Amino acid sequence: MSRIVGHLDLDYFYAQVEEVEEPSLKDAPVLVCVFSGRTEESGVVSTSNYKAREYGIKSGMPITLAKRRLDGVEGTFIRMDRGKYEVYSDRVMDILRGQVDVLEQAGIDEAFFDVTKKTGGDYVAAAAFALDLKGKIFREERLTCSVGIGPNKVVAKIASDFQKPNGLTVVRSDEAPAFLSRLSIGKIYGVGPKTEKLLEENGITTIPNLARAPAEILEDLFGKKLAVYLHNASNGLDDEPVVGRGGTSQLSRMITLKHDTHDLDQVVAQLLPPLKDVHDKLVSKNLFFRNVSAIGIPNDLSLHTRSKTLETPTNDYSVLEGEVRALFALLLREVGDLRRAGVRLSEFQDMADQHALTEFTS
Ligand code: DCP
Ligand code: CA
Ligand code: CA
Repeated sequence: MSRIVGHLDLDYFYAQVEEVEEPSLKDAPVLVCVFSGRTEESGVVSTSNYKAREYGIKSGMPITLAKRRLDGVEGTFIRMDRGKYEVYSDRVMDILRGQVDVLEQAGIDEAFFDVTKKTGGDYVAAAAFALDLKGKIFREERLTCSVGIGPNKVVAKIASDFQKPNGLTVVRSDEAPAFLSRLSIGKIYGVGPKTEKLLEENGITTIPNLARAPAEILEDLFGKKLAVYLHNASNGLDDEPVVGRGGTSQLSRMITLKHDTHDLDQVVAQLLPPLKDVHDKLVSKNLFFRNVSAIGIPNDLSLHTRSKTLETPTNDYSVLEGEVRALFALLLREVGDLRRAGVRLSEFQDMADQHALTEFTS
């Protein structure tokens, strides 16, 4: 049975989450920014919605330049809240995980998946599955995404990018060479501006050029490993398996509070059972955590988070409870009564690895 692999990437992810929480933002430019704090305007754009992209705004661009590009057009500048986007990401990944044979998360807003068994290797079934999946993510989270379906990871990744936003592109293995031949070399995963320039200097300017380039030339330029990868990728071939991360990457719990409240003691007291539960899970899995987040949702259903990264990983319950209390104290300064509250632990370290490491270094 031939392999069927997918790649899903959420559209303008951080900015889209902000739109989901505040739909009135939708019709104008939305720019999610990392403010460096030196002056009010210093910092960079993390991402922006497609309305903002019409003005030439790009990820990584200084905020001052973005303002100039908007040229007086009213836009909304929002402070990046990574903890919030992680909560949305976790939920989307949970939806995906339940539907595919194997899931490999490849970033906060993207994942590869294998659906060979699920679809019986049939591309029509895979396309129907992808549509259904997009519908489910939209119904449950109000988020759009773009999906690529292909015979391997290289093709699936390029396909998900092909019709953004809200796209679905299916490329069967026999269509892959023709599909790739219309694209620039830079679309191949792992080919950055440097590689592209080097290829260009050697007369290799298109994917078909690369697909037919003599192995010796590529090996001279890039060494054996990258040369083989480039040759295969440009021919639409790639054997990399979709690797499900067996381990746990995050643990979280949310509760609805008995009454809406702004009282720190009330919030923490009601969170004790879920905290103990999360801690039991941690211990049973032999994990230490490094990052802990407090999550608060007031009546308007907006999501607020505060998180902390510890100097050293721990599985100490009293540290966990203390940090959660401190984070909620900060969070409650900025929001009114909470309706729901939760915690999230991430950046785990497996203690089995820890032992191996100390044995090795001592
Ligand atoms: N990101 C960032 N800084 C960058 C690039 C990205 O902080 N230089 C963050 C914000 C993005 C998220 O990572 O929302 C995902 O990155 P993508 O490259 O997938 O870009 P988007 O999801 O924003 O847009 P697209 O619709 O093109 O996928
Ligand atoms: Ca994205
Ligand atoms: Ca992405």
